[in-house]
Amino acid sequence: MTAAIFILTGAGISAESGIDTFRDAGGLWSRVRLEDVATPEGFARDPDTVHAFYNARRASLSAARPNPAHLALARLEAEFAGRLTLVTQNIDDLHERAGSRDVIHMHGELARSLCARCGDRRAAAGDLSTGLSCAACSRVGGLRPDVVWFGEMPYRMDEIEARLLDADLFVAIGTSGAVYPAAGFVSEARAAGIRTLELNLQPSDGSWLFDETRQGPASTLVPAFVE
Ligand code: BJW
Repeated sequence: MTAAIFILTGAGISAESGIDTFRDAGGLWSRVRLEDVATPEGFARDPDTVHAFYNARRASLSAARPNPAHLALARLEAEFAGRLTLVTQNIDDLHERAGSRDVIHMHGELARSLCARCGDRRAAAGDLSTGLSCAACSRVGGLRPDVVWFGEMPYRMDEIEARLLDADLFVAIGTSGAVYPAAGFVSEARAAGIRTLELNLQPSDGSWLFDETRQGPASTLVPAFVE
């Protein structure tokens, strides 16, 4: 019997909700340079471009709805007798809107702001811009999306590592496995003797690392896994 399941989700789980992935054909990184919009250096160079990128993604998120894959994971949380850990690399709130209550956003959240001057993090009511002042330190121009860019430390890593090593089953859903430290979870799990399963549209570069891989859209694979 599986007593503890650790689930890692990536952009692929939200693709069928109309949210862009990063590395698929036509994905975000084919349209913008990640160095410009997903690094602290890019933000320092041109904050207006970075705000425009995230404000546009905020607008498409408000029109999106959770899909059957998000809903199935919320049902799993409600019904599973063991311990479920849901870690997402996604900055959208579709897991929460589907009903998941305990979600670890390791790459931050689109709906929150971070002050680059004082470090204050809080819910953001709407779009961000260079003209806004921080509610904590009053300085203007430092507010940025509370998301984790390249070269920055993902959130809640100690807790994530502890929960991963405590699991009996590791499941990666809709992620290319291209970005560390999340890309390393499967190897850590295997080294600890934890069973590993990949649910993805197509084989990822790291598919061979998993004990089992299933291919197809998340909206089909995830409900089937939860049943
Ligand atoms: C479907 C589907 C459907 C589609 N159904 N599936 C060299 C070696 C090792 C590491 C490094 C290195 N050089 C630099 C690094 C570190 C760097 C890194 O990993 N770089 C790599 C590019 C090599 N990492 C970092 O800097 C991280 N910080 C860090 O390492 O700190 C030090 C540290 C060390 C040890 C422990 C702890 C810390 C920070 C990384 C931050 C990434 N940030 C982003 C942006 C977040 C904000 C935003 O959203 O804008 O996070 S980048 C982007 O990639 C975003 C995603 O969360 C992340 C992962 O993408 P994801 O989710 O996998 O999406 P895709 O598009 O790649 O894949 C989608 C998949 O879905 C595909 O496989 C499709 O087939 C599939 N799919 N439709 C099912 N319907």
